[in-house]
Amino acid sequence: MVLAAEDRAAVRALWRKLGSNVHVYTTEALERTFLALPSTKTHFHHLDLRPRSAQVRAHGEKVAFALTVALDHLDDLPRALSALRVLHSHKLRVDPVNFKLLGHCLLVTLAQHYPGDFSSALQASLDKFLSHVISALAPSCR
Ligand code: HNI
Repeated sequence: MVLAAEDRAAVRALWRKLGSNVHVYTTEALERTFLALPSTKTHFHHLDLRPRSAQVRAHGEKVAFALTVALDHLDDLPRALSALRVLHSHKLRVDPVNFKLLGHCLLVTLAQHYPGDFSSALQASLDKFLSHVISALAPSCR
């Protein structure tokens, strides 16, 4: 499964625009996920999840870095994300449905901050990119 050239180009162009602020949006996406879909918080009982928590921000930075690595390794996401797959599926035992919830909240976050860029075509490209990432993180992936 590969991401089409036009989808790669669209997501990379948005990422360039986000620049060093990717973590700002992944952090907001985490905050939205915890607020809108509170069942996701059960995995983070050991962290301070209050608004503007430094721990959530630190986690947002890790997620941002992982997504940027993914964008740089679109031709072999299963290998690029294999350590994270093992961590989430075997150690943390995150139900993969949660990845989709976070992915959805990231789309909402980006749509709110970049309304002028967020065409339905860009939404579709981002959605495909996140689906690729989520598949590579899922336990069933090679
Ligand atoms: Ni996730 C840790 C990336 C979705 C629960 N997660 C990480 C780390 C990265 C990461 C990177 C840090 C690893 C390390 O320190 O070695 N997580 C991602 C990405 C996605 C994702 C790219 C989806 C796009 N994680 C989720 C979801 C949940 C989740 C949806 C649960 C609802 N992740 C965790 C937990 C940790 C974690 C729990 C450990 C946090 C900690 O600090 O103890």
